[in-house]
Amino acid sequence: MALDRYATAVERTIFNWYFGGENAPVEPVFNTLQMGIRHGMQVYVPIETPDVLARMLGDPEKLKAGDTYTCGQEVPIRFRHIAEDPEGNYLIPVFTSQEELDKGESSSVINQTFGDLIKALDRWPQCQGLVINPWDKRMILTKESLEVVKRHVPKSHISFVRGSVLDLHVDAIVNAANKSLLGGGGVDGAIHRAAGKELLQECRKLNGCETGEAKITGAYAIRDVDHIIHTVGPVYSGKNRDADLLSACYWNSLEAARQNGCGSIAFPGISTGVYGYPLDEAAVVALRTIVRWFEAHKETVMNVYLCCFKDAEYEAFMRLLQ
Ligand code: AR6
Repeated sequence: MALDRYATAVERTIFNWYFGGENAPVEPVFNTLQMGIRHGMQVYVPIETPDVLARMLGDPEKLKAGDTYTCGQEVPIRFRHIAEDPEGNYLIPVFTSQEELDKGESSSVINQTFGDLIKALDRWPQCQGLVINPWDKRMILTKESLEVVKRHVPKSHISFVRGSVLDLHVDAIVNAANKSLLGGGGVDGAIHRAAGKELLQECRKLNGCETGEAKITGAYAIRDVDHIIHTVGPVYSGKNRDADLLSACYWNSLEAARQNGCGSIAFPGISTGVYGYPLDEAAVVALRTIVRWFEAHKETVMNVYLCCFKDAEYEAFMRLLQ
């Protein structure tokens, strides 16, 4: 488990940033880091051996100044260094969760707020910055990029992703369901298979869902997702009402996410599969609605991922953006 939900959010945005590949935007990561700074996000920071720490704690006065950190009371602690070069420049490793920590060599750690840690870096000229989760999906933040993070104003953001909603680590994924909410083909089938039988059990209690509405459940066996938001898109008919209903799906899903404290949500192309909504038309509705929702909820920071399972869906968004 991560130490707190802000650290989980950072871990998730970094995962998604890797998944997005070369051109993936970094804003979602900066959003979660800045939110972490604002809310006292706790991270794990490896320190020197317990013996050394014990000695330090025993007689703090005898410690030399220098590479130490004062943590609350007068307890100097030396952080572990990583990637030290011949000139003695180094990075400090930082972990968002015990799982990330356990992927590499063991070490004693202390809990530290991310904000205090980056403030302290100014005192260490040879420290070049931090490496978040160095053992796996690492993110190196030099002192310069940390300055950018410190000044970053978090705001809602849309990322376009080639892949399935099930590829991402987010607080909520959206399911393009049918009115019964009891499973089906397409993304609905994939989500039910991944979440397991318990999802169906919870869905049975929901008494279905009207077109354009959204209902939330747990994510069960889908480990890196907290909630599933089930929405029912319109079957494309070519009438004006289609767009209103499709728009309601995006709006109501975002509302369900916000009301349940989610800071990230992944959408499939609702109605663009079995329900036959033309991709270019659906892309306009999706994008307009999400942007309108952002405008209406300026106080909320939501990292939205629009997942394009088919290349044609991604291309429709790119045409629209041009
Ligand atoms: N994994 C991830 N995404 C997928 C998958 C998959 N296996 N299959 C399709 N998509 P669709 P709809 C993407 O057809 O049009 C179900 O049977 C697809 O590329 O799943 O809203 C329900 O029970 C597109 O972006 O949903 C309903 O009866 C998105 O998922 C009906 O289909 C939606 O395509 C709903 O039709």
